[in-house]
Amino acid sequence: MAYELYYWDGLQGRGEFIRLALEEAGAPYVDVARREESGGTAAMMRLLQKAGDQVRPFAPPFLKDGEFIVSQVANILFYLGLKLGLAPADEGLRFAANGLQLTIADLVAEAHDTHHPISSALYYEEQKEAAKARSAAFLGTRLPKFLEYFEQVLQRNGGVWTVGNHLTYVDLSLFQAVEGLSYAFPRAMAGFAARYPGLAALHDKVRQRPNIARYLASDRRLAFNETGIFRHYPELDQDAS
Ligand SMILES: N[C@@H](CCC(=O)N[C@@H](CS)C(=O)NCC(=O)O)C(=O)O
Repeated sequence: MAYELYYWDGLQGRGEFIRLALEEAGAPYVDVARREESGGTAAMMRLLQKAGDQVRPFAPPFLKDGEFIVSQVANILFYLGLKLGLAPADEGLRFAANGLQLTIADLVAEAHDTHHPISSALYYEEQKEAAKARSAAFLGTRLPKFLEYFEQVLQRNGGVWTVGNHLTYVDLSLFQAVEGLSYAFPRAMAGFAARYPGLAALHDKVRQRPNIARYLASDRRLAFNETGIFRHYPELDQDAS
C-alpha cells in the first residue's frame, strides 16, 4: 500500500525532507494535497481538524501508513528510516541519526525565522526590519555554527556519510538544507564548498544518486519559491563573515 504524505501544495517546505527519503528508496507514495483524485488540500485539512483523534497532528507534514499517522519531520523520518533502509542498523546510531535530524530541524526553524522573526501570522512585509536584523545574526553566527558542526560530524565519521557506514535520511536532509540555503542566501553561501568540503561533497553525492537525480528532474520536484521555508529576499542576504 502506498504511503500518504500530507503537506501544503505549491511549495517544497518541510514536506521535501520526507519526499527525498521516499524518492531515494523508490517507495510508493501519494502526495495527497497535490492530487485532486486523493482529496487534495481538503483531505489534509479534514485530518488536521479531526476532533477527538488522539494522534491529530498539529501541522503538516504528516504521514499516513494505513491507519497509522506520524507527524513531525524528524519523527516521520525516524519511523521511515528502518523501513526504507535509510537508517543505521545499530540502535545507538539510529538515535544519533535522530539527534542529527532534530538539529537539522532547529536549523530549518532558524532559517524560516529569518523572514518571519516576529510571527508566521504576519506577512514578511510587516516584519521586514526585524527580518533584516534576524538574518544578519543568522548568517553571521548561527549558520556557520550549524555548518561547522555538521562538517565536523561528517569528518569524524570518515568524511563519506554523516552517521553509520551508508547513506541515511540525515544525508538526504543535509542535501536539502544546503540546496535551500544556497537558494535563499547565495552571497552568504558563495564560499561554501571551500569552507565545508565534506558537506559540499556529500551534497554532490546525494544529487547524483540515480533516484534523486530522476526526482530532481521530474515535475514532482517544485522549484524553491517565496512561500516556502527557504526564501530568496536579496535584502536579507549578505557576504559570509
Ligand atoms: N516541527 C514541525 C514543524 C511543522 C511546521 O511548522 N509546519 C508548517 C509548514 S512547514 C505549518 O504548516 N505550520 C502551521 C502552524 O504552525 O500553525 C516539523 O518539523 O514537522
